[in-house]
Amino acid sequence: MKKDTQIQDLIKKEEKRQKSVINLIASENYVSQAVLRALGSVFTNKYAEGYPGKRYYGGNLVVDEVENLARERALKLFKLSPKKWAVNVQPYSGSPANIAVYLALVPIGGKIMGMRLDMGGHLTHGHKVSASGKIWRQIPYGVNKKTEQLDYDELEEIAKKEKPKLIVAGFTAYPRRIDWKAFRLVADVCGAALMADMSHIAGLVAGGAHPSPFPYADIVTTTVHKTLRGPRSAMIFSRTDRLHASGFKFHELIDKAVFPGLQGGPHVNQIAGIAAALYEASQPEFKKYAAQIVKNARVLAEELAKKGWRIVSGGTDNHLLLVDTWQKGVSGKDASTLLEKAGIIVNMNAIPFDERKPMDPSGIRIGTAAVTTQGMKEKDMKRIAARIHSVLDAAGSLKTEEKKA
Ligand code: DSN
Repeated sequence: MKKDTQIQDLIKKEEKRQKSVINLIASENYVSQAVLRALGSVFTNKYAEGYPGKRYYGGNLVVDEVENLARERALKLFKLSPKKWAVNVQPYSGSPANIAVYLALVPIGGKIMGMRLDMGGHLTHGHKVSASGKIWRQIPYGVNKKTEQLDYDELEEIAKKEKPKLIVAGFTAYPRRIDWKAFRLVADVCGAALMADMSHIAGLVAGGAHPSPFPYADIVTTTVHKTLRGPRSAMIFSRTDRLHASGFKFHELIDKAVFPGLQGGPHVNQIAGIAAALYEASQPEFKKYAAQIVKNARVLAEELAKKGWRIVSGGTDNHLLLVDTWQKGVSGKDASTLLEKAGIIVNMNAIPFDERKPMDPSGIRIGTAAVTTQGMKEKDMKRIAARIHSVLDAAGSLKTEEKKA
């Protein structure tokens, strides 16, 4: 067989691209060689439908060890007792993980209270274009118009009125600290189960740089590839010592929903990658990494604000910030295109109460997990903020000139 050089060339090309840019996509990161090695390992050859000790295929003794190791490391990393929590490491990614939870806990057509996409929620928190909003009914919530932050009193009113079966706490574009206890109280007023989707901040929670949802949630979903710096994959944690309203144990419902409810054979290479990433996240250096991500985001926000850019909600407590670029006449799409030309990768993003369209919203989202992995610190953030400012300010001035003309 003639050697296929095309895909090798494309891999090299992408490696070069990734090294040559400043990557500020809030949901991305750079994994270690150990994680890449696990992903590219022979575990990709194996079928393993079922769970450790209960498989529908032979030849799974080693696979069982991998899955058990990933589960043990996941519980240990988040300081969870196996008497109170179980974890399912089979979800292919964040979207199927969330759908599996709904399948497990909410009857078809039932109400799921989730953050609106245009205020910082995720498609799978019940948006109408996602299966989560077609099969179930979203009870939307947003942020307060003045503070651009969560308003827990307002959440309580919505929950009392609508009585959802499940409340989803957790966001893709929310820069502030989440008060998990307040969410628990909101869930309790209407007897809903509480699911925390900590995908964006899992690495911060693991490293002690954001409060943990585990003391309050019934279910915690997370992707592994964002601040947690693992493979593209997901996990679902569930209480073993509490019963769901249906009378069944949370973890039993979740396991059945993941397989055979939603998925077939787990991707064992991803599970091996999860185990490798969890090992790394449990090392002392990871605590420093998580703290540095937050420091970097704060400095970036402060520097941009000093240069006159409006930071949504006035700042950040986590790994990301939202910049209202439209306030200075630059749309989110233009901002992202111009920055990419200058070697800075961000994504355009709606800001709360955005009057512009999703394909060209009013802002950009900036995250610091990937650049922090590369070793960048506060002084680098000052340099990056200056570059962002000079690119966007030039565009903003041009727009103002155009308007005047
Ligand atoms: N699409 C991801 C993000 O960028 O936040 C969430 O899944």
